[in-house]
Amino acid sequence: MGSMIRQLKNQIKRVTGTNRHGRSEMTHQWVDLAGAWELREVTDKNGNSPPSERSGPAEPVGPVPVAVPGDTHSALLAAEVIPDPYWGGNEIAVQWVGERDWSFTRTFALDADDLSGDAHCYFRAESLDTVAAVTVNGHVVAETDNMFVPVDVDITDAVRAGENEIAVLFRSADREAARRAESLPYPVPHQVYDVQSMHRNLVRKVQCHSGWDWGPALMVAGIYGEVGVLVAEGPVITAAYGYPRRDADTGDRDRWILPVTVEYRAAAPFEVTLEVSLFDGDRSVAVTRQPVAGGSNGGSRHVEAKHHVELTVESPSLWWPNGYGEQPLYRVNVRLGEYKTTFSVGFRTIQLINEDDDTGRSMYFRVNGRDLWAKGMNWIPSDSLPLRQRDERYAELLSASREANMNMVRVWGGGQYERQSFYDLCDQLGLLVWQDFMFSCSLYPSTEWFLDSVALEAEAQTKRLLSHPSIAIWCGNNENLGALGWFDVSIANPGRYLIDFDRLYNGVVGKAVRRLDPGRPFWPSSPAAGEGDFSDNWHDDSSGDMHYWSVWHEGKSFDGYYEVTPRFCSEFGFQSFPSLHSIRTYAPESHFNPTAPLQEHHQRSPRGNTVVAETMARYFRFPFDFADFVYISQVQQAMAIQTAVDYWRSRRPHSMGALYWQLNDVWPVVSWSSLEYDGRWKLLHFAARRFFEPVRVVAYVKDEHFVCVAINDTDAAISGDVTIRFLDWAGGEVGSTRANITVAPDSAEAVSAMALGDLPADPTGAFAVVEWSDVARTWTFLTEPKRCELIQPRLIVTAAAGSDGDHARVTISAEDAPAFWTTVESTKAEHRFSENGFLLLPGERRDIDVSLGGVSLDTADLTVRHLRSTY
Ligand code: BMA
Repeated sequence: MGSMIRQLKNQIKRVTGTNRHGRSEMTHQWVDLAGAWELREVTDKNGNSPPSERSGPAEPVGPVPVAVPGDTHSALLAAEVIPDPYWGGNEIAVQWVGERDWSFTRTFALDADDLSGDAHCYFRAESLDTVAAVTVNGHVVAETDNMFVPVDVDITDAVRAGENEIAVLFRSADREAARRAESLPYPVPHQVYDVQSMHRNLVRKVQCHSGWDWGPALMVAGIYGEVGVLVAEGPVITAAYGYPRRDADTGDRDRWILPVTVEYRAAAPFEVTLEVSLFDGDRSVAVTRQPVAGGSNGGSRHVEAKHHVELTVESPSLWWPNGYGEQPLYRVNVRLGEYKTTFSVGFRTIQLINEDDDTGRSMYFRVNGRDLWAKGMNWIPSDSLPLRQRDERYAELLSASREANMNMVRVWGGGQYERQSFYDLCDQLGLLVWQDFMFSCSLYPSTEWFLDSVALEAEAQTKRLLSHPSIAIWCGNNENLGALGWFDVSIANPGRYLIDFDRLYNGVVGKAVRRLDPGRPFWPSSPAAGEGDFSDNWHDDSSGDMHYWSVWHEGKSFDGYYEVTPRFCSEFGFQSFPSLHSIRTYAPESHFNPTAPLQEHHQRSPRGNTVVAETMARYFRFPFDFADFVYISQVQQAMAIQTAVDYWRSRRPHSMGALYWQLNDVWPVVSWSSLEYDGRWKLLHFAARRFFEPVRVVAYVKDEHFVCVAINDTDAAISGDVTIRFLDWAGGEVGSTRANITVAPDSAEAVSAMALGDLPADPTGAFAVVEWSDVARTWTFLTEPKRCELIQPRLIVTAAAGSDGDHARVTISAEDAPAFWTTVESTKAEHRFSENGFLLLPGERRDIDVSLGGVSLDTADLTVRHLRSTY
């Protein structure tokens, strides 16, 4: 035990200062409780667990080691108590874990010296998931049932010098939800998926833990984020936040006000200096110092006192979204006595422009005075197993988003308020955040206990996030306004459920946002027509945001995207299979078939694989090899989303944003994602990098016309020739046209619209390649590719290892015929390819850089595919 205490002491960070008598002494220390804990199943005599009909092991499980931050399932997997829930159908076999109660325990050491005098101890945990009781040396110090409310409690009376025992007992959220369902005055239903933990809407837990149409049901329990014991004398900061605004009264001068709120707690009277300073790198830009005095607050768990200061800043460098400028960040250092904290800010204005116009009511963001075309995607949690949600993964996924020319990410309401590093990365990468509150695809209760809990959550999360310049908008929930029309009970009694909706989102959540962050818009739901508007905006493209799912869920062809011109499309998506490499991580080769049971298990959208196959039959000559099927599934996904984005971008300024569903995956699965579970780029992601380019030319066939539009999302006009060439299947030119155009900043300009009958070739006999000087290029088929007699091109492919041995260069050129959607893949090498899914015209040559990730070029198993190679 002695060695363990020594080990624990290494985790203690001490800060010294000067006490009231001018003597130097410890003022606070952080005892970090991250690391190894013990996990064991808990059973009690009240019959809580095990249930009589229990599945899984008959005897109580544990103890086994559990890493904190971390979760039950990850620990049981590491201890080989459960099999890999991502492999095959194992998810079903591990359902028992979420039905049981678990305790996390460990010890920590405190010095007698540190506990003397006025010292107080606080247990702090960012997130306990979910129905949890914390005991210290046998005393219950905290109880919580909302993983989105951080725990911060005074445990002074429970601790002692020397070794202390801490235990966090998690009762099954699955069983707690079922119990709550029985106590509700009337039913509150939610959307139900194939594998589902029921009544998930009654516990404040990540909603997709209970199963979703792209994710497994893994009802994890765990401790996430920072956790530890703070020992402090004098006041401690409990929150510090601020968000600069441009000073309205300065005329031409660029003066900004940075209001900073510092919340603190102290157990004894104090008198200290509060210092708030702003830094640009190492340079101090502004500072204020004020005396602050306070009294005893008794250590209750909420805000005890707050202090508000304002800094004035002249001409700061402005923060811009990706593609619009740089992302300079300034650091705010806050010191209250000896207690310090810090956060970053960026200087920019943002407005949501909802104004009546000729076609309805606008919906777009204006940043630093420029009207932004929002390009991006929806984000779901980075992994179903919280232990695996690592910072490196966040960096990889978000950097790939920036690389694909995106400027906005929607943090979807069925997931989680993300960790600090997510928002830091968004600040640094210029990704604006559409932040949902965590409610999704469901009705929710408005009982007092529920509203009280959500009030704490909304306050805590708004304060935690509002300083980030990336946050663009707060949104009440995902699809819950629409959900009022999904269930028999709410259809029969709309008034009751609408009142519940209003109380929860406008009353509790919206009120917290408006009080704490009045400068930012609060949107009632996604989709919605606007503030205070309860109409069903599902398919209304005249105002508000839209979720457009007729292509996919209703099985419409890609032309369905031409039927709507959303003001702002915050969701639309099309599925594809992940690469064979990913498929191998969940299924044996005997299941390499779209209708094999394990492919259907790793597909959660009803009729999902059927829609993929149906679409293939609609557009392509059917590929009979599974690897080709996987490849074509990715081609058609890229085509679908490109169709929508190209068209809506061409409808600027009526349409002003497209966030596709979805960026990432929580496990290896067939889904709408553009990045696979391991970060590998699907063809959609390569296509997104092209179709989100700030300067873009688009070409498409709509209403029997070939349409070409040039788009300029920069702040300078662009002039030049647009050349449209029609080429036959051997790549020979059958006709061309040219136009000289000038496109004003931040606008789209029609180049041409030709009736199909006036084209130099039948749509089955040619495709179009469009070049706008040397600034943009695109190409398109004029009809379904299956109707065209493509010629098998002869490809010359060479591969050479780079000098570092870790990279290779693949060079491809085509002879005699074009190669469409040309793609290099590997089942062995790392997943980074510099380009993929491109058109290669005869005589053209392309170099693709491949990162080998430790695999030699000989064994990398590189394959080149293109449309004509699949049949
Ligand atoms: C949306 C989302 C998710 C869902 C997706 C695909 O509407 O909000 O709930 O996963 O559709 O069906």
